[in-house]
Amino acid sequence: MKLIIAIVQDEDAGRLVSSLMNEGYSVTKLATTGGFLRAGNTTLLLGVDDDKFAGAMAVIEKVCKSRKQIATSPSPVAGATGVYVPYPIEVMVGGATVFVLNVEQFVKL
Ligand code: 2BA
Repeated sequence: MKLIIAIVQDEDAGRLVSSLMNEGYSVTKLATTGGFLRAGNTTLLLGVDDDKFAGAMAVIEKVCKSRKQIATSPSPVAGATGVYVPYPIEVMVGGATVFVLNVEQFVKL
């Protein structure tokens, strides 16, 4: 069994949970925040049997889209004023950041 930890954009999360549930996967959805953008994203936990792992990854890949987002970054110190001026930078976020772990034990009590 594997544990899939998938960090996805909020815009994709609802459709991804529905698609996974329709295909018979159990999912836990967590509201999370990205450290870089300091914006909300969604982390899904899926425990899947080895023979269903590829299917789950295929659903994640199909549903999750890459998008450009604007982040605000501080500029180097501006001249003699010593003031940091925020400026917008564009980053490409997603489709999904996925961690896969081997599950040692799965117990429901
Ligand atoms: P954030 O940390 O908010 O990052 C959003 C996007 O900003 C990233 O998209 C990446 O394109 C960019 N980014 C992140 N750190 C950067 C940096 N130091 N310099 C320049 N650009 C940077 P993704 O790579 O698709 O990541 C989306 C979200 O997935 C992240 O949101 C974070 O919540 C999570 N994530 C990504 N890699 C991770 C990792 N190694 N460990 C834990 N969480 C991760």
